[in-house]
Amino acid sequence: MLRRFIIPFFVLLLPSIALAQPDPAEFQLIFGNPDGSPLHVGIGELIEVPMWGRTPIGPDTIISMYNSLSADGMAIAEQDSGQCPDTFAVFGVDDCPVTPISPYMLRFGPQFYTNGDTVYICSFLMTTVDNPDFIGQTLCPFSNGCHPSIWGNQDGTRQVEPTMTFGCLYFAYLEFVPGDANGNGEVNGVDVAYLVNYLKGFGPPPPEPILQADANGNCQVNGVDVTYLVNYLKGLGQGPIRGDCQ
Ligand SMILES: [Ca+2]
Ligand SMILES: [Ca+2]
Repeated sequence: MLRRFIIPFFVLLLPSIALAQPDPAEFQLIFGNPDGSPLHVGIGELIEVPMWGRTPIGPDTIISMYNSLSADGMAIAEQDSGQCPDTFAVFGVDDCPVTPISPYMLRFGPQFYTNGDTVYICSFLMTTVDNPDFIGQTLCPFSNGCHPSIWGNQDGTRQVEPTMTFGCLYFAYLEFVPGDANGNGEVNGVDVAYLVNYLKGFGPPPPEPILQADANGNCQVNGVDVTYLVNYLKGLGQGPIRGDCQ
C-alpha cells in the first residue's frame, strides 16, 4: 500500500523540478527575417541584420542579454556595429580565432519580456563582400558567436542560452536603371537599338545584370520591352519599371 503511494508522488514531483530551470526552447533568438525568408541584400552594401526575440507566455522577464553573432567572411566583409537603442552596449569580440569576421555582441540592460510574441530587438550592421559572382545566390553566412548568447532571468540566478535561428542572405541584383539595355546609365533610343540588335542575334546581350533591359518589369527580356521602351520614349507610355525579380 505504501509503494503505491510513493510512486505517484514522485511522478508528480518531477515536472515541477524540470520547470525550475528555463527551457531554452521557450526563449527564441532569431537573426534575419522572423518568417525565415532570406534578407535581400546587394554586394558591397551596408546591411542591417535584425534580431528578434521571444520569451515564454507569462512574466518571465529578461534583465541581462548578450546576443552574439558570427559572420562568415565569404559573404560578410566587415562587421560594423549595432544599430540599437542607447540601452544596448555593443562589444567587438576579437578573441575568436575560428571565425574570419570578429563577432560582435550586443548587451542589453533593461527588462525584456514578450509574453510569447516575437518582437524586434535591434540590428547588427555589416558590409557584404563586393563579389558579383554572388548575385542571384542565397548564402547563409551566420552562426553562433564563439561567446554564446546568454539571457538572464529576472531573479538573477537563472540563465538560459536561447534557441537561435539564423536567416540567410539573398544577393539581389545590382542597382541599375531599368530600361537601360546598354548599361550606360541613361534610357534613350540607343537602348532600343541595342535591345533590338541583341534580340535579333546581331548584338551582345545587355551587361550584367541583364534585367536592366527588362523595361516593363516582368522579369523577362524580350520584344515586349522594345515596344514598352518605344512607347515611353515617344511619350505614349509609362517609364521603365524595375521588377521584383529573383
Ligand atoms: Ca542606355
Ligand atoms: Ca520585360
